Amino acid sequence: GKEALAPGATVLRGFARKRDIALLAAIEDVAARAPFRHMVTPGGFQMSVAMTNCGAAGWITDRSGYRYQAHDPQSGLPWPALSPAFLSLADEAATAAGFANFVPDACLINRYEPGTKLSLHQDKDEADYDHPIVSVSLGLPATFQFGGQKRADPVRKVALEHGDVVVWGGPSRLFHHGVLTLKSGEHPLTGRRRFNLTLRKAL
Ligand code: MD3
Ligand code: FE
Repeated sequence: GKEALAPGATVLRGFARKRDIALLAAIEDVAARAPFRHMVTPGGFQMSVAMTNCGAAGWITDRSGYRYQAHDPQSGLPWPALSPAFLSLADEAATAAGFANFVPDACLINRYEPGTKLSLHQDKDEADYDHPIVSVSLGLPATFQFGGQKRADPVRKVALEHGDVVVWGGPSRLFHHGVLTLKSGEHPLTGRRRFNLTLRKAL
């Protein structure tokens, strides 16, 4: 199923489902070399969601600010390469949503456990907002929240389940969004966790 959420935003229900095992294995490979960690915001708060990255650039936050960086600050090593499984999924999903030839160079991987959340924010650390962002949900379901260009714009809630893919481009690219506190549960493939991949063209 394909649903329009907003102008330029498309949900592809179950699009990644038949590749779930391969995607989760690729996440494990990344995490073996660049472990999930709880980053600190510029304001000094530790994020409840654990994160890692793969690709030429990885998104980080610390007391100095938010940015993309070629090296994992924890190890000093380059982030693991973008898995071909991530690249093909991103291109196929973007194409299905009307964005041809999407070639991401960064993938932020978020890991949620029950009780964790991601507050309303905009993704604006990328160089060029003309590229979409492809988001892949795996494991426990979550309620995703998205508003508009302005923080005070009304928000809508969307349930995202294992295998759902969302493509955010065009007018929705800078919409505020977040994830409500994850409810407890058990998923056959991920246990008490939800993973979200966001494939981005950062540079
Ligand atoms: C709407 N991740 O990593 S992905 C993030 O489920 C992030 O972990 C969430 O927000 C998660 O930055 C949601 C969906 C998403 C990503 C980018 C967007 C929605 C977006 C950019 C513009 C509008
Ligand atoms: Fe975001």
